[in-house]
Amino acid sequence: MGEVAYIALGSNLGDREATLAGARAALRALPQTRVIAETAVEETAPFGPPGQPPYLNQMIALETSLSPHALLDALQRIEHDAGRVRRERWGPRTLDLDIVRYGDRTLADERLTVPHPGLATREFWQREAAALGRALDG
Ligand code: A4P
Ligand code: MG
Repeated sequence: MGEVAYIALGSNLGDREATLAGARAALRALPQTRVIAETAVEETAPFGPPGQPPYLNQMIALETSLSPHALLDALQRIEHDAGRVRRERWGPRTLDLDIVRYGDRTLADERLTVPHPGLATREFWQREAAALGRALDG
């Protein structure tokens, strides 16, 4: 069908478990898209501005024929529906959805950088991406 995209989910405000469950349901409902693997949800220490609560993070592999930008549009709608209010960069959020990888593509424009630059430094993303790779190979 389409290409395999890795989506990072993060939440550190409100009912984090319920927010991630809602995000998973919204991802499963996307057109031209199938969820093909999920990591466990893990709690991680926050990076960014000090004093924010810990995050719940998870990574999900999708097979999709949405274009990278159409997928970003869809993720931003899901974030918006989850009541996300954008304030400071790297600050607390009810739901953050990032495209970590989209197939083997490399993209960089004003809206979208893929692979996500955070992949180089976030140990939990590297661990989660590796877990998805194992799930998809096995
Ligand atoms: N954008 C560019 N590339 C992408 C991509 N690959 N995926 C643009 C998604 N969006 C991408 O994002 C700002 C703009 O990035 C978007 O409009 C999109 O066009 P944003 O989500 O509004 O801003 P942000 O999230 O505050 O900034 P940024 O740099 O994306 O931050 P991150 O990387 O999302 O970091 N600590 C822990 N433990 N766990 C976390 O998950 N997350 C953050 C947020 C901070 N600390 C954390 C965690
Ligand atoms: Mg983000």
